[in-house]
Amino acid sequence: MGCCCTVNERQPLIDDPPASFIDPDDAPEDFLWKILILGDKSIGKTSLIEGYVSKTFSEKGPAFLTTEFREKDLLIRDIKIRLMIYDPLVPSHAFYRGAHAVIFAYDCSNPDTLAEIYRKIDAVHKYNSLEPLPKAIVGLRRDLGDRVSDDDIKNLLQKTGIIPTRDWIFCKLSTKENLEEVHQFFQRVTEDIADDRNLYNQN
Ligand SMILES: Nc1nc2c(ncn2[C@@H]2O[C@H](COP(=O)(O)OP(=O)(O)OP(=O)(O)O)[C@@H](O)[C@H]2O)c(=O)[nH]1
Ligand SMILES: [Mg+2]
Repeated sequence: MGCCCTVNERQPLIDDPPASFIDPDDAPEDFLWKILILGDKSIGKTSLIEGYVSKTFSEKGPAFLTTEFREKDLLIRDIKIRLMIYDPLVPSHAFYRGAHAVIFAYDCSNPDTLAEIYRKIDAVHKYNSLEPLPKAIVGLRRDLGDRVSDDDIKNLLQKTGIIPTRDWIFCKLSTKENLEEVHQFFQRVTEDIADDRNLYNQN
């Protein structure tokens, strides 16, 4: 996959997954998955979701959203999946519960934003009970510079005391400049959830 490097390299689950938008009026989805995006303030989290769901980017930031999550329907092979992507301003304990995947985000141009990831990793492991839980680390606003090294990310994983028992996806993205990579990133996260749940083996 073009955009994603992983902390531990692994083969893609499927070579060329056909994914397309499903009309919400179609038959109900087979799976409903909750994804959390957690990280520091003003690093581009909501823009990332808007870039994926609406294929838009705004320099002024995304318009005020009245909902706590955005939905995106996907078709992977013959399996209908609805993603509910949460971007909580102040995550309560309830937000962490029942998440199927968690994306930890930082700002590539501001290393200080990594610190918030440490706190959020602790919270996820305290309040989320679903295991296995696919996780990704994503550097946002890549076009503004990259001041965070891959070693910083590896240190982060080690210092949290969470030696990954499975692969973490690791990507650096610019929602402003490359929406295709944003799409590929979410596709990869969705495939990892499917993989962890043995979805493809059920067919
Ligand atoms: N240059 C550049 N700017 C970006 C990018 N993504 C987001 N931004 C800008 O960064 C600012 C913050 O973006 P948001 O998406 O609101 O960030 P957030 O993390 O949701 O912020 P809070 O919800 O306030 O914590 C906005 O002005 C966006 O336009 C990017 O890829 N490149
Ligand atoms: Mg936001």
